[in-house]
Amino acid sequence: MLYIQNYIDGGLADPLSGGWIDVHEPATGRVYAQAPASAAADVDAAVRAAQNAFPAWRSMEAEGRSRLLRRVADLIEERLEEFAQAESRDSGKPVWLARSVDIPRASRNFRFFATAILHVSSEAHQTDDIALNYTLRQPIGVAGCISPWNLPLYLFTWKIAPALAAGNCVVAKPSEITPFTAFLLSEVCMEAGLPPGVLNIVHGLGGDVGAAITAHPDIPAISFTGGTATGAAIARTAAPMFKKLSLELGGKNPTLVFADCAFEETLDTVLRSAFSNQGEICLCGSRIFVERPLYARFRDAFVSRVRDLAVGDPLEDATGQGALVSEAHMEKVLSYIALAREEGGTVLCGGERVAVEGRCAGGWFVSPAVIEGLPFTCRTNQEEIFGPVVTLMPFDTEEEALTMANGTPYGLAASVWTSDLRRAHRFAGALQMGIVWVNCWMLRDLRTPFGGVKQSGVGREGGWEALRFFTETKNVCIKL
Ligand code: TXE
Repeated sequence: MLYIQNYIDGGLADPLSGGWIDVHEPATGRVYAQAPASAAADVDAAVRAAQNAFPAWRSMEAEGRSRLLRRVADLIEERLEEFAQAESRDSGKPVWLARSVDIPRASRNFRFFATAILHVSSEAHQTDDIALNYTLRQPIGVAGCISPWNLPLYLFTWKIAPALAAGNCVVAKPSEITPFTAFLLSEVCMEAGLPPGVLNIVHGLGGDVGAAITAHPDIPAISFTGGTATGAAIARTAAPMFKKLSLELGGKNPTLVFADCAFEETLDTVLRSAFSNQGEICLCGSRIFVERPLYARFRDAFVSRVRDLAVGDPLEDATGQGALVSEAHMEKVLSYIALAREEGGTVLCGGERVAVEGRCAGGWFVSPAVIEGLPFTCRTNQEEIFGPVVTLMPFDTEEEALTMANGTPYGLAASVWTSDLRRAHRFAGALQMGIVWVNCWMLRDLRTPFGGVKQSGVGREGGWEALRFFTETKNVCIKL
């Protein structure tokens, strides 16, 4: 049995409570590891370590922090296969996906912000001949970073890297459902020579460790990615404490396919945007709107491609869909497929639990589902399912498409497929989203602002946005 440990003050430690949490392998349904059931006392120890490390870390030259973070990136790359196998085992995603997306991106997150801090500049404002103002951006102190189970190391490092690069120390919590690669990251940080206390990783349940981080009086900034309901709970605690808050929450993202799109390219990418990572990405396009003249052709071609997605062992290269991350999440997804039927939808393919032969016999697999015949206002089309389930809806006019696309409580990401440039600009401006992709999906430039509106969150990550979140801005005015 693998025992995962906390990483506090530069060393590995068991939880002070002595309690442990079962960690399951989604592909088999079996417990394969134990993670610390940490609590407030472990978080307090981590905060003390971070506070002790902060003065030296913040005053280190940017080049010094940059070198250490680039070393972390190098070591992740050196151990790519080990990290990919761990990520796949923990989350149920195909190992080829972890190897090609999750782990390389985690390394890139460190490398991107390690170099970004070498190019940071700020502003000055001269008040006639009277005064000179200059803007300082100083590290906040101890940052709290809380991340989810769908892209475990990818999203964990997306917060930790800018926080550390900006000169903060960090108390971070990965999801208790997928703790393995965060544990491997601890080993990498020790090997890279990250000073003790600069990064602290505390494993445990959200209501224990996540809540303790959120409420800790010596953690003035919280960066969270996860469910909208949890984001609201965190905001209720953090707001009256006047903490800085970055919330990356759920999505119910529209894909808009116009009759003049490049058909084959659109089909390929919309398939990927619908079912990548078993549909367990906040950016997945779960509502697909198709202009009526193209609807039947697109639907038939799309369903045929979905039926070809192999559901199976995440270790097999031929696997298109791995296991869902937990039994509870599988049941949640299956319940939404039942709801879709109750609401009058027609399930064109998939939507059933799949019994995979061999070692994965007890795994949590669901065949990818395509559903048509539902109004855009029903629960199936309004609530985040976060699994391999998409709906198809035809539209006749741009106004109708825009109303339906904007017609949910979420506003994270949309993709628009058309050859009409003017229409693309019109929709980019009118869609109530934080991200709009035109003739592409998940094409990411880490310099760009990342985040959503409405119930998809508050604030932006990425590029200078992330470095500004993890610093406090001060205006200095000097009389000339
Ligand atoms: O998120 P949670 P989960 C959505 C998706 C999914 C739902 C729940 O719909 O089904 O959220 O997923 C910690 N105070 N997304 O369970 O519960 C928790 O331990 C502080 C979208 O992963 O929000 C974990 O580390 N922390 C999302 C992290 O918060 C708390 C990706 C996320 O857990 C806490 C994942 C609390 N009270 C899920 N309760 C996206 N936007 O990508 C839990 N946590």
